Amino acid sequence: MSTTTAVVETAQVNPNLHGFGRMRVDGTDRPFGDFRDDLTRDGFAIVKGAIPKEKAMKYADEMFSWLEGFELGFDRKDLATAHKDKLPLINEKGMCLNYALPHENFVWGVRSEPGVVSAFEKIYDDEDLIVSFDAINFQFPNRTDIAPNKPWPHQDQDPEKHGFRCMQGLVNLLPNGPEDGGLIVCRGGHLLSEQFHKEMADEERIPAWTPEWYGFTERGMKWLDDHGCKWEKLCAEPGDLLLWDSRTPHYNLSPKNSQPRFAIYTCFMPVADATQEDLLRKKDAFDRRVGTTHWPNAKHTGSNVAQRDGEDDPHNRLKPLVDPVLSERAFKLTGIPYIKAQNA
Ligand SMILES: O=C(O)CCC(=O)C(=O)O
Ligand SMILES: [Fe+2]
Repeated sequence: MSTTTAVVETAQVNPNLHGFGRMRVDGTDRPFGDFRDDLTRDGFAIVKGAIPKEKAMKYADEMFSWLEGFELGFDRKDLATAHKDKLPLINEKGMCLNYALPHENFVWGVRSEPGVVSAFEKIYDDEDLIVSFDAINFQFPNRTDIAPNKPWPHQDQDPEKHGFRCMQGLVNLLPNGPEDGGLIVCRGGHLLSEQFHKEMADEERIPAWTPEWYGFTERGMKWLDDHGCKWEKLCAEPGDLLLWDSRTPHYNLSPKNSQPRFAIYTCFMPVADATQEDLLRKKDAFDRRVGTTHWPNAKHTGSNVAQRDGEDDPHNRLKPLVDPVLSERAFKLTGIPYIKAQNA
């Protein structure tokens, strides 16, 4: 798959791209000389040490403490305690969405780390960005209460909307080797996305709760395979930022050995791509300390009411344990300063 293919596709599809796409539209078809070349060619990239390793380990420590802080019996020193009765609600894919977790101070700390923000500033060639209030990922090996999750290959982008639209990211916070679960990506699949959806338009749809999601069926997986796409497990150290184009097919897997997998999703987009209505909805989500999906424009907002077996979890909370103290830079990422006075 050549870079030229990427140039043609992005240029034809969306002439209003920022940064990483716009360079191509302007005809300056030269390599960036950094991770943006990997993104263009492969649809994913790793920014090593976006957060210094020591600091990333401290964030991981805070994540363990947050889990232990529910006082349900989870203990980082005994991973046999990674059981649903001893943990807050975490789904089989490792996502924890409630309890105001997307707004805990340490989560905002990760999102606003300079090495994370600057990667996205480079991608979009824009400093006026907003960030998602996304879930946090805690995956444990050898769980006896839930089965390891099966591959759930998908794209986080509406199959009817082609071209590059959003860059997803996650900060990896624990050592993550080949057997330690985590992100699996389909190399180059972003460039075939439009062709895929044209040729596979009549394929049955796996139910999706948002239009910005597409699940690959067995036939879809065969199509990717027939077109030479290979799946790859990304390995990373604490503090590495994993980036992938929303069109890149991907999924995560549970760890297999003894090492948990912790990640904080950090997805950014230019505020120029959000409407005033989006920003007002995003402000409301911030004020209520609820989450969003990966999409920073907050098309869907979450809730802090986790339910177990149809009952509200008695451990629900509406505010973070440590409410975020935002720097000026971080506050801009909420989108709130971009709300025009007449709308506020
Ligand atoms: O945890 C991961 O590595 C990926 C998660 C993901 O693809 C998603 O939440 O849509
Ligand atoms: Fe995804």
